[in-house]
Amino acid sequence: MTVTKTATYEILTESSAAALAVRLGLFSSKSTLTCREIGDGNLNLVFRVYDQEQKKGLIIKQAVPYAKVVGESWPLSLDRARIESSALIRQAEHAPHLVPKVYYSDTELAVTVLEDLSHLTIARKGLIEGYDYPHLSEDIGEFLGKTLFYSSDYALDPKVKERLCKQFINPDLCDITENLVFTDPFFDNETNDFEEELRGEAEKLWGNGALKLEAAKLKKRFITSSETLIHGDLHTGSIFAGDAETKVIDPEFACYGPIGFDIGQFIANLFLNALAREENRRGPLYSHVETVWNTFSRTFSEAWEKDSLDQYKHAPGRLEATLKQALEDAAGFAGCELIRRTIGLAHVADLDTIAPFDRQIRQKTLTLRTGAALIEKRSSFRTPKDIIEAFQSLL
Ligand code: SR1
Ligand code: MG
Repeated sequence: MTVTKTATYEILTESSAAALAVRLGLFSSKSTLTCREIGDGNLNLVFRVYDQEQKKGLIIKQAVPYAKVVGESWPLSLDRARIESSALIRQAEHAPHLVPKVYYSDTELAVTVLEDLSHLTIARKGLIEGYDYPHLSEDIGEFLGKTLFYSSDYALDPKVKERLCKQFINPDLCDITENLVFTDPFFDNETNDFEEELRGEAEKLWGNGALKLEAAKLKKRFITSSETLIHGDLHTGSIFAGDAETKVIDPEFACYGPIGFDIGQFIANLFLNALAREENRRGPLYSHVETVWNTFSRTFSEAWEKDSLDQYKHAPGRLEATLKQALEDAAGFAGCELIRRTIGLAHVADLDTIAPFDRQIRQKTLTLRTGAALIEKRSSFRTPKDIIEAFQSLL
């Protein structure tokens, strides 16, 4: 993988993206290339360059200097492209089969050239269409167990950890999470976006002082607990899935944060899909919640036993306390994610495509209530079953 600096930043077009791929020697100048901008996320341009004859493709992802979902009025640092490629490279050191290959990155052009994963489907889309992806939670659990352990204080020399913390300082994108996940949805803020029919439920939430205090504590954990390098945006739209393969993409929100954050976001997005499904189709999602935790916890514990540098690694109860804190945090972060995906700025298709409209409002009301319950009850949870039961008890 090469990291270079070109002279100036310019926003790519379909033709300049294809030309870049040729210039980088990734395709021959004689190849018949097609290039389409296929980005459907909130922030970046994503080009798929495809060689018809060789049947070979690749992805060129480019950060634009603003949040695409809002427009140029929301400026955003291009540094997220560097964060993304660096995080992918670091994740690949421990879970190479679970992330796309990085072929090239350029910090000035804010470009990352990636393996084409078009044979897979974005997990959110597949889950909405009713696929259950039997390996999804085992793969994500392994990804989490390995990536969260091997970038933590338990695995690293303190100087290496300091260097990594510095490398992954990500102020613009952390600011988005601090506002959109942990703050705005808990207040009558102008960034919020929801149907008028939900106003009563949103107002109850804004008036719930005890809940807001707990949300504030979770926000503080996110800001101050530099436990490990987290993906930072591990919803089901950041995962490509297939029958036998899973790949985690888009770590541009990566930063040092609490171990439970990615776990909680993934669990919340499974619950969001469960809320969209009929009751008799929710079982596989609850199984995924249990499996992701159990696989994470087993993988993390094995790595701890094998590779922990921590002087206290065998102190009775230390690993258990670490996992307990992660479960509690994960449940609370899941609650925040449920709430923000319902009334905050960035919605999810799982909820927004529920029909008819009155069912959508009913399910969104339940999303807000289950989110609040996970936040409020999080310290009582000991197992993923406890989280699932707390969620189910309100449906
Ligand atoms: C302005 S960005 C909105 C959301 O999209 C990203 O995927 C993150 O989830 C962020 O919170
Ligand atoms: Mg993303």
